[in-house]
Amino acid sequence: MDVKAAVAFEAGQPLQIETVQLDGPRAGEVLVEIKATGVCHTDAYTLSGKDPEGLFPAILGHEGAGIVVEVGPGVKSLQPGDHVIPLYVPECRECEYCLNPKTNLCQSIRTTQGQGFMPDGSSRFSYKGEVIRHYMGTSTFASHTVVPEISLAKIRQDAPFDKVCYIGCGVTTGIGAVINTAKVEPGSNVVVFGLGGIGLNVIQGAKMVGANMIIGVDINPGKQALAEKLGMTHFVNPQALDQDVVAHLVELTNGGADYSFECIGNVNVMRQALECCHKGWGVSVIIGVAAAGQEISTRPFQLVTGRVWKGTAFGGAKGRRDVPQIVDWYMDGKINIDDLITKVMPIEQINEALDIMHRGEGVRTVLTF
Ligand code: NAD
Ligand code: DAO
Ligand code: ZN
Ligand code: ZN
Repeated sequence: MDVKAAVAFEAGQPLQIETVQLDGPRAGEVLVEIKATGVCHTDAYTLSGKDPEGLFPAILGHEGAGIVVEVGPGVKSLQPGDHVIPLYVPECRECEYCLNPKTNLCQSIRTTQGQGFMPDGSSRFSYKGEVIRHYMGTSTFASHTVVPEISLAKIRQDAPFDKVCYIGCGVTTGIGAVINTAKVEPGSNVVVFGLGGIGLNVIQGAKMVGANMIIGVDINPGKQALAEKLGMTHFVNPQALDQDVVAHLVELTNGGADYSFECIGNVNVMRQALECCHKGWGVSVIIGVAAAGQEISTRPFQLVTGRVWKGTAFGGAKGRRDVPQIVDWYMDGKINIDDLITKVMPIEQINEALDIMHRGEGVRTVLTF
């Protein structure tokens, strides 16, 4: 079939809206009509050419929501008409990773997904006879996409696509990091570095689990008001301090954070996030994705004296299990997504949406089809 897509033909070039060809779903695959998609830093990073694993031409996008149009042979858990959120971390429920409660990193289709192909090693997308790669197993910058059954979370039918698409990455990453990765307990003191599309969701996750102090750290004072609305109790702008930010945070928390989260992708801030943690038990979780080749450092004595350094992908969420639950939390008013979707535009304006993100304006832009 012919479908509309924003195609990344080459690194560093604007996306092009084109009619591309999409083959129907094969065994274990599902054709999904995408209704809305968020734009995330990872799409921009791949498009920039700095992602060593980036492949072109490709259809990017990994934060979508839509409706099942057709299922391939053997698909049992979904049928046409179901509402779904594509998952860039699948959940096959059979591999040793899925069977281990300590991780969400299902490996069943890892190799082909990384190559931009479906699990059988081929692409469903083409343009004028040339193969176009899939991206992160999702390719949500297209009006229709084909996704493995194991990479789709079935969600309730009354959830608005232009809001819950954000659960496909940002919301789940932030809230999941609090609940699944850090397992923050009620009464904990939490420090969140970076109050953007991820950090704000860490804040609302920390509020939801009953954290005590929720300290937000950002160099942009314009982030304070929304963060406070979501549950931040204290704001720290490192550039407005007359002392070192780590010393300030240790003082403010009377010994250090129980949990800290780095939501920027800056290796120097990752160190600050670890070192502001409480001696003996503080846990720091890296969420931000640093540029290729960057390394983190600290004095090993920080770990010898009981601080723990961790990382998380997609908030440690097992997507088919956890994403429908987060959609319910949104629909029940337990989490706020509406205030975080700062612009909605048609897919034709996708390059403008990328520019908005580069300029650091708003929180999330959502594109509709
Ligand atoms: P964003 O640009 O919306 O937010 C980043 C925030 O950090 C901004 O508010 C900015 O002002 C602030 N900031 C920048 N430098 C700072 C500094 N030195 N000190 C304090 N604050 C600073 O980005 P986002 O969408 O929230 O994404 C954050 C990171 O999370 C990115 O690296 C992204 O790639 C990553 N990410 C990770 C996962 C995962 O699964 N681990 C998933 C999605 C995104
Ligand atoms: O299983 O080896 C693996 C990789 C899983 C992919 C996880 C991606 C994590 C974070 C990237 C940012 C997401 C938008
Ligand atoms: Zn993302
Ligand atoms: Zn698996």
